[in-house]
Amino acid sequence: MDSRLEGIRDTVLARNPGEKEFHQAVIEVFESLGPVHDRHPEFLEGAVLERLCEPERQIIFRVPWTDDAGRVHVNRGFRVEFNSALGPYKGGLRFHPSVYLGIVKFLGFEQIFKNALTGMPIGGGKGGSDFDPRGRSDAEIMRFCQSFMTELYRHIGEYTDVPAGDIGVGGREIGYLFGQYKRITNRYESGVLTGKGISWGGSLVRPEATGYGTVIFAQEMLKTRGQSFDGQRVVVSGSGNVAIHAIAKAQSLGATVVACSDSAGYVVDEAGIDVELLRHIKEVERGRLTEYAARRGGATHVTGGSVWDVNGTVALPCATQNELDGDAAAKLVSNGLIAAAEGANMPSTREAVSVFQEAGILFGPGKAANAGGVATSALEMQQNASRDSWTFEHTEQRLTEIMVGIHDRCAATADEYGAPGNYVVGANIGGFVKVADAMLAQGLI
Ligand code: NDP
Ligand code: 2IT
Repeated sequence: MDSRLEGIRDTVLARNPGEKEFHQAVIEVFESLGPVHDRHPEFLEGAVLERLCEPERQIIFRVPWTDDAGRVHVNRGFRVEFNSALGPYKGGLRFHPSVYLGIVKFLGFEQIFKNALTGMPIGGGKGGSDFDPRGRSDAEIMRFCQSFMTELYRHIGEYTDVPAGDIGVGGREIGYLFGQYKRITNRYESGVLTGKGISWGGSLVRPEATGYGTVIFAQEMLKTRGQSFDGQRVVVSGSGNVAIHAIAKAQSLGATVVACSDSAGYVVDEAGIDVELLRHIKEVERGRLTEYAARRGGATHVTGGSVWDVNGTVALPCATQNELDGDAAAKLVSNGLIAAAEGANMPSTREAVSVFQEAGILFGPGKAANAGGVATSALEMQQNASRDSWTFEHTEQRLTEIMVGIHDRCAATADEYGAPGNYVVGANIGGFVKVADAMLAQGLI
C-alpha cells in the first residue's frame, strides 16, 4: 500500500474496532489508490479518504416483533447512510443472523464505488438486521418487516435513501416494507424502495438483473481473450436470487452449470442445473438443495467440503462474503479455471484474489461484476419518477449497455493506471475518482 495512505488506514481501523469485514473492504480499496494520489494531490489535501470512510449517518434501532405463538423477540436494525455525493443513498437490506455493524459498513462502503461505476445518480448505503428469516411463516416475516419499517420510515425517501433487497430480502419482504411505509406516511411514494412487484411500481428485469449482469460482465472479460460462455463448465455458489439468474443466463449463452450450493452443502449436476426446478424449490417452496438432488435424476447432493472442489472453467461466487479462500482459489486454478466473476459482495478473500491474479485468471470483483442489480434499481427509480414502465427487452438492453460500459471503463482505467487486465484496480479507481471529484466540488461536507 502507498505509504501516504497507511496512516489513514490505521486511523480507520482504530476508529472501527472489531469490524473485520469493513477493515477488509477498506484495505482492499486503499491498496489500489496510491497512483490516484500521485495525479490528484487535492484528494489528500481535501482528506477525501478520511471523509469517505466515515459514514454520513449511521442508524441503529430496536426491532421488536411477535412470533406466531405470541412470544416477543427483539432484533437489531441498521441503516448506514454512507455517501450521498452522487445521489440519494442506495443499497439493499440484508436479513441474516450474521448481520452486525461491520457487515453493514463493508457492504455500504463497497456500494459507494459500485453505484458510482454504474454511471447512475445514486449514492451508497446499506442496512439490515440480525433477524433470521429461516423457518419463519409469512405472517412472522410480515410482522418483522412492519416493525422494521416503523422505525426506518423516518430516515428514507425517494430523494433521501432508497433501500432494496439483499440476502434474506426479496420481493415478499419489499412488499411488506412498502405497505407499512405507505400506511405510516400516507404517501404512495413508489421511489422509496426498489425491487417492488411489477403491478405496483416494480421494474421488469430487476429480479434477474444481478445474476444476468454478472454473467454479462464475465462474458465481456472472456471476449478480451477471444472466448465466450459457449461450452464453458461453470461452478456457481449460492442458490438464491443472484445464483439462480446467473445460472439461467450462463446456460442461455451455451455454458453448462454443473454445481450450485446453499449453506448446508452443494449439488453436482453434470447434465446442467435444471433452473426451473431449482427456482421452484427455492422461490416457491422455499426449500433446500437436498430436495433438488432428490427430484433430479443424475444430480448428487454433497455435504462437507466446498462447492469449489468441483472443477470448472468459470466460477461465479453468488452466496456471501469470504466464501472462497486462498486454498479454494488454488484448487480452482489447478483444476483449469480461466475466469471468476463475483455475483456476491466480497465473496473472495484477499488471498483468493491474489491467487487468481497471480495465475492470470480473468477476475471481476463484485463492485463491478454485480452492479447490474443496483443499476436496474436505478432504472426502476427512473420509471417511477416518470410514472412509466418499460418492456423486458428495453430494460434488459439498458442493463446490458450498463454492464458492458462498466466492464469497458474498468478495463480502460486499469490500462490508464498501468495495470492492464486488473479489474480490481480499474473498479476501485474508476469508482473512487468519480465520488472524490463530486465530494470536492460540493465543499467540506
Ligand atoms: P438470497 O438470500 O436470495 O440467497 C443467498 C444464498 O447464499 C442462499 O443460497 C444462501 O444459502 C447462501 N448463503 C447466504 N449466507 C450464507 C452463508 N453465511 N454461508 C453459506 N451460504 C450462504 O440472496 P441474494 O442472492 O440476493 O444475495 C447473494 C449475494 O449477492 C450476497 O452477497 C449479496 O450481497 C449479493 N448481491 C445481491 C444483489 C441483489 O440484487 N439481490 C445485488 C448485488 C449483490 P441458505 O439459503 O442456506 O442460507
Ligand atoms: O449489493 C447490492 O448491490 C444490492 N443488494 C442491490 C442494491 C439495490 O439497491 O438494488
